[in-house]
Amino acid sequence: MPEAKPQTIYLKNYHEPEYLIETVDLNFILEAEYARVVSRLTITHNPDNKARNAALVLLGEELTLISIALNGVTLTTSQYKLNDESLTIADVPQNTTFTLAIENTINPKANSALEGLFVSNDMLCTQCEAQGFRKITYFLDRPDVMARFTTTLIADKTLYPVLLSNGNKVAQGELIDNRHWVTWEDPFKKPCYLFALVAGQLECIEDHFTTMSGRDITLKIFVEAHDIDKCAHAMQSLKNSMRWDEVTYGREYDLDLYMIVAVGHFNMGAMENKGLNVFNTKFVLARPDTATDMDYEHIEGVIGHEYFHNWTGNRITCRDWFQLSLKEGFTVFRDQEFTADQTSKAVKRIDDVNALRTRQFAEDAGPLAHPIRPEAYIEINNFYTLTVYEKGAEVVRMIRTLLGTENFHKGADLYFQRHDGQAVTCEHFVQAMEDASNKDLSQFRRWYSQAGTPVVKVEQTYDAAKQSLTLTLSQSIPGQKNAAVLHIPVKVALFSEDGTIMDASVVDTVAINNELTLELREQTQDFIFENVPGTPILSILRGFSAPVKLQMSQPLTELAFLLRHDNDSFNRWEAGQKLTASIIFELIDTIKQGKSLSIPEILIDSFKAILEQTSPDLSYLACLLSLPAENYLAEQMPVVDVEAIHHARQFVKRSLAAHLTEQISALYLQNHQQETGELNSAAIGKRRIKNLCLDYLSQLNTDDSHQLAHNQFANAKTMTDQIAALGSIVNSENPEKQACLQQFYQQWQDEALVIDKWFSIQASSTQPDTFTVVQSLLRHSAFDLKNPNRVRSLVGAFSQANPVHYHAKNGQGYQFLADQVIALNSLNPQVASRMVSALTQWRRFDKQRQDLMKQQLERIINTDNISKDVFEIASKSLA
Ligand code: B3K
Ligand code: ZN
Repeated sequence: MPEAKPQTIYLKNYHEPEYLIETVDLNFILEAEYARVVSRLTITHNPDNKARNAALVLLGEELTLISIALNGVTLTTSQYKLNDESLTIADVPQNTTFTLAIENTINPKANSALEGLFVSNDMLCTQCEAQGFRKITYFLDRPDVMARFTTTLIADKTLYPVLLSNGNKVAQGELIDNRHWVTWEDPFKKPCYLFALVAGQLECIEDHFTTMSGRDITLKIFVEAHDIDKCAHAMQSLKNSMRWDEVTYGREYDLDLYMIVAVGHFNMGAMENKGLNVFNTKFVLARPDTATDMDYEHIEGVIGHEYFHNWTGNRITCRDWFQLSLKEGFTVFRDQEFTADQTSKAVKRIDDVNALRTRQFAEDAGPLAHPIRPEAYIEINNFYTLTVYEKGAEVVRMIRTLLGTENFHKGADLYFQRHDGQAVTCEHFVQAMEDASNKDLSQFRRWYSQAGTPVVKVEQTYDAAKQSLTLTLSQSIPGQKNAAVLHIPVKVALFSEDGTIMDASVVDTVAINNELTLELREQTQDFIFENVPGTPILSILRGFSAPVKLQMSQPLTELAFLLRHDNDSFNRWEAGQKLTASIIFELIDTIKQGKSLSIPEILIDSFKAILEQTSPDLSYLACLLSLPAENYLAEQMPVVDVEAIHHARQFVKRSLAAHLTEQISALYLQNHQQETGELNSAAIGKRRIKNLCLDYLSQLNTDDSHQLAHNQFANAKTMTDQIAALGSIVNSENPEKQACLQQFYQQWQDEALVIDKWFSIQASSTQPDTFTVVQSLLRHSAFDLKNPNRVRSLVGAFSQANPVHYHAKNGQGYQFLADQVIALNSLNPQVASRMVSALTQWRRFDKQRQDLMKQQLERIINTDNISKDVFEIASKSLA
């Protein structure tokens, strides 16, 4: 149990800060064993807060206070109160600005939680969002207090030759004892969560960017010396992001310098600190032989995301942490569109929707469901969720759909112009969109406060005499009788049997290229299509126009038809997924009846037709040929049966491979023969489809297929090819498995990110010995519970990407996970709490598994000194 009952924080209790901090002057004296912080604050009473004479409460945790002085006079211990979380001064000037000088020490070496100031390898760096600044010094650690920061770093020249903080370098000098100092000044006011410092032995690459107004910006990426040859792609991505934001949103960078530092120990992907982004190495470092095509894409996406935050997050920030989706939802939407523009729009949408439906839908249907603007939290770090980020992005996307692109950009411009330099709420964003477009978004606002994934039921009646189609749409949220009736954009097109799109119309609805955006605003609403010459085939929710589940019956023949003819790339893919999923579900029933399985012709024919197609976008073709993931299938079952899902899906995969061996082999060869290792979208598409073919062929477990995988592994020119081959080998009965795994380890033991892949490929294997392998990997000399990437690659991969083994009937997977959570809890609560998520979905399983999972959750809650982070997730999921 936690020591004291953790407190819940409510949105409804928000109040303006009593005091504001205008300037912050920080001095860091970085010693080998500790850091000394001297902070000088200028503070005023907040004119917007009517309360007078309130005590000044500065937040601080895990700090050792040395002294405080108010307006230059040192306070005695009776003039302030100190506890584990705050420093309170009862009596401070009300009518004038006053200064407070605080001196304290911190211990970055002991900081395994990686929040505040911590050590990664030999460098010092910070992570302050959401509430890490209070682990550096006493402060008004809340995002609506925005101040101007000046930071001086003093350290040993040999240990810490590079000293960085936000803004521009304004002075530097040498001291006695081999020490030096650097002063940084950030001209933009910012909340303290955007503060950063970095000190260490770092190398950097430098480049320049000329902004649209002709300003020259210096760009620097800092890494450890041995990684300097893996920064070029990150730099190019940064320049692409800067240009994209100018062209798409008219947003220009503001400081003269933009720095990125890559660190090996990081709780998440990256952090948008003003002018000094700190990144997980995973989202910076790439060389064709160490990083996959997907890694390359993700690096560009995350570099873009953090860069875009400069406007959506930094210049305009959140008033309070309940408004997190204001910056995260919008910024994810921006990075999604950026990646879509840089790669394949069709594939990017599919990848994003896939992630949303497998993971966010599960979150939204489980015990931790919350609206994109939550109303209460115990630990804010637990609310950096798929809901706030990914569903938040879908909500912004729906606004664009409802307003149209032009009005959406007018709304964005108005938002930037109105709120630059402010800390605002989601409401301010919607208001700007509404004001710029005159579109009424009052009902739409409910998306911000309604949790759960809506189900939209679709019924159609065709009247041949009137040549009209009535589409009846109704919405509900399972388990919530009083759910708000939402405003849902539903894009629709009608197809004739010959594959052409019908020119039908609905009153008051604009059609663009015969696609109509219906606006569902009632619980149940009829939409009447006129001018419908024959019974149409319905393509609905095109482009996944709203984050909802559709409930409609569509015969397999219609799905196969849409898979051939739909001109909406998302819905064409979706038709194939539905077709395959319904066949897999039929097979699951057959398995339950103990009958023998067979594969329907319609599936083989559909796949054959795709295999024989030529397409300029091979990545898209690969999506069409991919089976729905086990987690996505599980999401659709009332009681998840992991074994049946796995068995049925494998059967489909093997059968397709067996029936279409010739076509699949031909496609493999065609795209493998001239593998050059190049990095352009054509070459990436070839590798994506080729490696999918390899995966199918490996299911056959023939000498030929083993040979094919082994050849690709041995001669790979890129990590994409090497790891795909290794994956196929590890997931089959390939006799070379042990040798390949060993060789891979030998080859890459000095590349941490590649070794992460080596761990996760074994942890997610479906082969029978996986659990034993995972247990021994836990004892491997390269495993380190203090490194979040390593934890995610072993514990995360096993519990989140290996349903069959994680959900083993005897509960060994659950116990393994709970053991790791308990061990992590005292080292790194944030990572521990992320790992608990694999236990939270217990209600979805059979009684025996439910009991086993609950037992482990209870064991976790009853652990001494359980962190707020883990307590919140575990207790809410049991409630
Ligand atoms: N804003 C950070 C996330 C901080 C998470 C704190 N637990 C990265 C991002 O979303 O860009
Ligand atoms: Zn973000």
